[in-house]
Amino acid sequence: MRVLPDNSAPTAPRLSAALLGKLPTAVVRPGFAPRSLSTGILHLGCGSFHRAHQALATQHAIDATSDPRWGIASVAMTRPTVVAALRAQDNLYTTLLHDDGRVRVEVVGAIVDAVHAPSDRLGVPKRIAHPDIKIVTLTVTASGYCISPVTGRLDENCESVRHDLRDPRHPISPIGMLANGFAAIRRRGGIPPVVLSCDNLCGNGRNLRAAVIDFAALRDGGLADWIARNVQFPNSVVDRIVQPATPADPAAARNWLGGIEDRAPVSAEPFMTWTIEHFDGECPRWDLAGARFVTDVTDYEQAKLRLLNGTHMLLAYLGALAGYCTIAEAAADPALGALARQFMRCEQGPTLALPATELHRTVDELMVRFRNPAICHDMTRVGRNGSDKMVPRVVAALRDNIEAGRPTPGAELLIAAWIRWFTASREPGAVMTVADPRENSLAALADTTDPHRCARAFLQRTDIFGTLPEPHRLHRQVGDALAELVRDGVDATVRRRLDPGYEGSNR
Ligand code: CS2
Repeated sequence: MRVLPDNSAPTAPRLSAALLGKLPTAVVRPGFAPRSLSTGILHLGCGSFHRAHQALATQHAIDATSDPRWGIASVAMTRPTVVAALRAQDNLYTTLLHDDGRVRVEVVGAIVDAVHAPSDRLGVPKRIAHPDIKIVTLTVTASGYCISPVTGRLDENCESVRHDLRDPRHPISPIGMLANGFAAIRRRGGIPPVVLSCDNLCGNGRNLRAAVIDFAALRDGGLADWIARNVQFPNSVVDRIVQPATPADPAAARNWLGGIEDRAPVSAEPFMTWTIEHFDGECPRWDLAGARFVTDVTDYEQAKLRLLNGTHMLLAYLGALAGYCTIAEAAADPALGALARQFMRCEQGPTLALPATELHRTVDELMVRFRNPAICHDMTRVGRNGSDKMVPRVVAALRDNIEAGRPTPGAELLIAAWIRWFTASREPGAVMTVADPRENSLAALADTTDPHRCARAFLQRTDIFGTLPEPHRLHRQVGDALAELVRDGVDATVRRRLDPGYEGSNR
């Protein structure tokens, strides 16, 4: 029998507004007619995370209030695939939230327009400047901000920034698009939209503001001043583990949708939070949809980046060296799971403004989230761009711990495992590919035949690690960990660093 490839099933009808009423009753659908929404939000970065987090929360906020002003125009910055898939199905798509064998299936109708930036006739800046747009949101990853990690200001050498300075009428960077949109609003008069970053960065709003103002200043000092005085860039902290798209997702969606085809489904965990700094102006009632508004996100941001994301890095680099392909597999390994727990409780946790009971509860919850077997969070995805992620997720707490005299075995091992990947990725059977903006220069340092020299060369990269306290001791300990990983493998190296109380325990 000939098996048809997934996307060629000839008879499957495509998800559409007309078919919403025909979906199986177990499928949750928008409580509003998607066509009744107007566009109040412009989003840059139409990826899986946006669609499983902010767009779903926006749907719930609209459901809760019947306020039709908050449809989203979602812009894909480079690739056209998701836009083509969404447009062919009235911008609808399915979210599959997987929890311990159960799946919550919901079709999302909050996106009213899917836009492919490079081929958009109107142009993204004009869309930003439209008077109905009250909020611009972004998920464009750290590299989209073109911020120098050393100065915290715009990196003028960033390729897309250089392009936008050369060709100001056709920006390709989010920064250039925002600056042009604000220039149009300044000419026209009126209130600019609030710009709300949803990227997983430290001070995402603060960094974006710096980048946009610096960029504008290179072209027009008056515009830079106007942005500084008139545009709000609140910080926010986002959290939901979203699985990168896999070929299995459309088949799973078709099953759940009773044979209706969706070529843009997203799989994620049910857990979500979104912490947003108060701003002036209207927005959907995201507070009725899992978000909270606070005066200052700093404590939430540190807890999220250090506990969840830092431990993700630990599990990714060590787990991949042990041959595991996903975070769930690594977290289920007794020694790695115990190290993850110990790392959060004894290293990352004590550096946070979290009461002990809250820390313990969060760690328990995170271990369950990491081990969710239905989420296929692959190591390459979590491990990529490690040199950019090191400071906020790992090194900031490492510094605090060294200064407070607390031991840091987990952070040392994490860094050693990351270094090891620059050679391990070239070995046969490697389950992780290294993808890093500083990949070439780091690969040149990664000679593990002399682990101590290699560790020192990495740790002396101040563009990645800044200035470290007690450098000699740290060089030695990371070098020891690297030597052990090469000589004895992951399991023995991890076990040597476990407090016996943590091994195999759920403590
Ligand atoms: C992950 C995050 O890839 C990564 O860096 O650690 O995407 C993580 O899944 C999210 O931040 C969870 O909110």
